[in-house]
Parts: sequence; C-alpha cells; structure tokens
Amino acid sequence: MAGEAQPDCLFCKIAAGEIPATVVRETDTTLAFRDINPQAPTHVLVIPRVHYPNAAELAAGDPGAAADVLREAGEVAAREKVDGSGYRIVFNTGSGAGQTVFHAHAHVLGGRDLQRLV
Ligand code: IU
Repeated sequence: MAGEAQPDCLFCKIAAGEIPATVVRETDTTLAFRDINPQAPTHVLVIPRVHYPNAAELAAGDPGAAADVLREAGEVAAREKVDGSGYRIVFNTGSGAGQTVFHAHAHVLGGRDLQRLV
C-alpha cells in the first residue's frame, strides 16, 4: 500500500536503520543523510520515512510529509551554512530525469557555483 515500507527499497532500509548512512538530521517523519556520491561540497538527501516512489506522489498521498521534506531541506541548508550563498533542491522524477532510487527524496546541493538549469 502507498506509504508503507517496501521490502526491497534501499531508502526504506536506511530509514529503518537497517543500512548505514551518514545521518545529518532526523525527525519523526524525515531523515537527512549524505549522498554516497556527492556532486557538490554539500550534497544531502532528505527522505520521508513513508514510502512513495517520487515527490509528486508523496505530495498527493501525504502532503504533510512532503512539506516536512521541504522544511528539512531548508534546515539542512542552514546547518550546512549554504543558505547564504545559495543552494538547490532537486527532485529527479522518473528514470528519464535521472531518478535511480524510487523512494521520494530531495537532493540538497550547495557549496559550489551551481549552473542555472532553467
Ligand atoms: P536519484 O535522484 O534517484 O538519482 O538519487 C539517488 C541518489 O542516491 C544518488 O545521488 C546516489 O548517489 C544516492 N545513493 C546513496 O546516497 N546511497 C546509496 O546507497 C545509493 C545511492 I544505491
């Protein structure tokens, strides 16, 4: 069922503490941890503890958790001290957009010049 932990989902396992990650913040509804393949000096993933395959489905199915992810992304940026210089929140959605893990997550990127995308 939507929202429930999926047995084969890597990020569900990280959220459950079954697979280690370098956690930077956690709340009742979210977990923030460092990306294992960082693309910027700050590259943190913020995930909801509930399982939805992407950000849009998370927002539709659990708007509160979606809001929590966005708020935590801002908290991470502040804690990492990239909020002054600017940072980017990215939700890759679908394999054609580079999504490889189908548990909703925000990439928080900062600490270097970020090219304008759009
Ligand atoms: P994507 O938007 O689905 O491509 O992002 C998935 C990210 O998860 C990607 O940046 C990976 O480097 C990252 N990641 C991770 O942090 N830990 C892991 O064990 C695996 C992927 I697999």
